[in-house]
Amino acid sequence: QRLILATRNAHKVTELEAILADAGIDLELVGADAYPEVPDVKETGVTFAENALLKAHALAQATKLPAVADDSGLCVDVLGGAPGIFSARWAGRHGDDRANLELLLAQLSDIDTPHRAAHFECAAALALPDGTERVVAGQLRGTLRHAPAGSGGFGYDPILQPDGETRTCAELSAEEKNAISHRGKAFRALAPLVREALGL
Ligand code: ITT
Ligand code: NA
Repeated sequence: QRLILATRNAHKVTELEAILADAGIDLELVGADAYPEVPDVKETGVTFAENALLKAHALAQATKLPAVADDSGLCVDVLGGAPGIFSARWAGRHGDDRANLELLLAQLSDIDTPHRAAHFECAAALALPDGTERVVAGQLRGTLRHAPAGSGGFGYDPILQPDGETRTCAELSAEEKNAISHRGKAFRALAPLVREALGL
């Protein structure tokens, strides 16, 4: 019984392999890139959960295998939750992490630290070929720095300092990030449902 991961983001693959292995799901995770015939899913949902389910269902239907997907992003309080579901293309081009981060910093340049609260959010979705679905959310709250620090992780990691930390997410080890992250929380909560679906 194989579990298919509906993502084209290599950083998510790396994090999810470790998170799911720690949760007792020691299966081969095959990224969506292994199924080039599966069309790219348009993320037409208005929530992380809707988009994660769209991606999971598309791959489960195409492969007839259980599929999991992640939709995630950064929500900034003073921007009313933006970039939110638009995090991957905030500066225009999908997946241009550096441009997205720099645009966001420019937009927040006048905002002082006490008003720079933000959180990462992740929706973790499981879809089965029979149409069954599950989705759970995880969050990581913190404060946005004025300048990037650290080289680990991806996306907005160099500017989010988790509450209770002195370092940014990009200065944490992979294990430290997974232990507290939105993605770690969401997929650890999804893990029992995945095990059940796979008959483990
Ligand atoms: P798939 O849809 O193929 O999974 P994607 O990169 O397009 O990959 P999303 O639409 O979920 O994924 O966008 C996620 C964006 O949110 C990503 O580009 C980052 O900018 C940001 N993001 C998500 N998780 C993050 C994390 O753990 N650390 C930093 N930034 C993160
Ligand atoms: Na998205």
